[in-house]
Amino acid sequence: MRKSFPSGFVWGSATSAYQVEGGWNADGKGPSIWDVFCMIPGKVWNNDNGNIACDHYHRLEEDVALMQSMGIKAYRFSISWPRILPAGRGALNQAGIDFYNRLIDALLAAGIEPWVTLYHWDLPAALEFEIDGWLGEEIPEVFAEYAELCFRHFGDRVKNWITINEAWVVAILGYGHGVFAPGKVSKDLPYRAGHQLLKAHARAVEVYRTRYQAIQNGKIGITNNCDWREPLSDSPADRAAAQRALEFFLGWFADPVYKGDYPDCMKERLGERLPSFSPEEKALLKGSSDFFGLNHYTTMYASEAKPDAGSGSVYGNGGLSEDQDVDLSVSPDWEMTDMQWAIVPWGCRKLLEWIAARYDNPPVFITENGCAFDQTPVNGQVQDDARIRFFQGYLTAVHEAIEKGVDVQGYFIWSLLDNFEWASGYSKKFGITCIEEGTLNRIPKASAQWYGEVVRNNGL
Ligand code: PNW
Repeated sequence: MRKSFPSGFVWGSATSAYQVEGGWNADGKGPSIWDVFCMIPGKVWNNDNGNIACDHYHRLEEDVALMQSMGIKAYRFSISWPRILPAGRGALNQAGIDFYNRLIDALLAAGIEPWVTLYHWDLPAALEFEIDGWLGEEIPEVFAEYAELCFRHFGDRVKNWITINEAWVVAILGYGHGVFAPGKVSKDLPYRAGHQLLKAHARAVEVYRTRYQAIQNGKIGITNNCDWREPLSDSPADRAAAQRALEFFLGWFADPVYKGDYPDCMKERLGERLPSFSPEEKALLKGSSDFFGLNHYTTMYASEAKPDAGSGSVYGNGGLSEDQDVDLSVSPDWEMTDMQWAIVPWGCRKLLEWIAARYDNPPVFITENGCAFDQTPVNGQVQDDARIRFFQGYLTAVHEAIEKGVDVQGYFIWSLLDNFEWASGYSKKFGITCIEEGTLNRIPKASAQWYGEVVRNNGL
């Protein structure tokens, strides 16, 4: 039977600035912490970098035409903060503003709705040096000023804003495991960075709501990432472990936005290591998202921690697991992507139901979902059946969640182009869709055609 999605469902595709733009020092752009991080030998697979990436900075018209030919209705991209403010604040780089104006205008002319992320990890390096980046006292204010600049220049045409992409990744991978920029390794800094990220989000939303929303008529929200955590057994201890794992993952960033404060289990377990919000900050945070942005990729089993059991995943995917007392594992029966992320569509449905129950059924936009497979083009094309199966499975799960009453209003495929996959560089093995450097992008894929048909039919 055909699965139709609600009318008005937003069908899109997504990228981020550092992963696709290239033009790393073109036309007055300043360096970001990712430009610098990539220069340090050993930080990124093969010492790859985003200097050229997909060269989207020079090929935007071609890429918009590609989206149009696929039938994409919405495009989520991020603004490179140091492209428009080379030092993070102060002097503006007009060439950067011009680039995003051209992109936005080209999208609208092609009938594609722009969804703009303000921060997808490429912090201006100047702010890392000068104010300690996301640990700095001033960063929420500096971020709000940058956000305001974007609202002022682009908000007449951009009606969908995402403040911050995946604060969890910034905090845990950037400040805990140190595998992402700025590369700090610590047990305490993730909670401090996370705190400033939340305050920055809240301030940017306040600026939009008080000065722009009424005139520009757009929406603003935050995108968080979360895997599903399935209890390994039916025991109360494992069920509690799975719940705790979800609260430390998604609750950490969504509870303050929907309830005004961190989850109790985090406050109890972390004590002084978790900063606290003032009454004013709580009030500003609570209700600070017009929609629930969700990036979802995979599922793991959770069980109560046993002494000495490691949590098995590429990035220690549970966060700082010793703080949670949770062991993570995967089933040998689950199919894996080439990033070793398990393909478990029902986990997506369960996570959507968990969000609806915990946060009072907010409108949800899945702002990223996708998979990496190492595929060799044949005659310049990729017959990516595994990817089509992945999307069929996950979209079916989204459809089931909608039938159960979860208010999912949109879905963005990650990603539009084979791109620079952060610490995994352009590795065939770990890049989310990477194929080969040099020809790494714009290779016709069977899945793109398939997705175009789903979009046209508003269903599958
Ligand atoms: C997200 N983890 O990153 C990002 O938003 C994208 O830029 C990225 O390309 C995509 O997912 C694929 O990785 C994540 O360790 C990186 O759980 C790491 C994790 C999750 C998301």
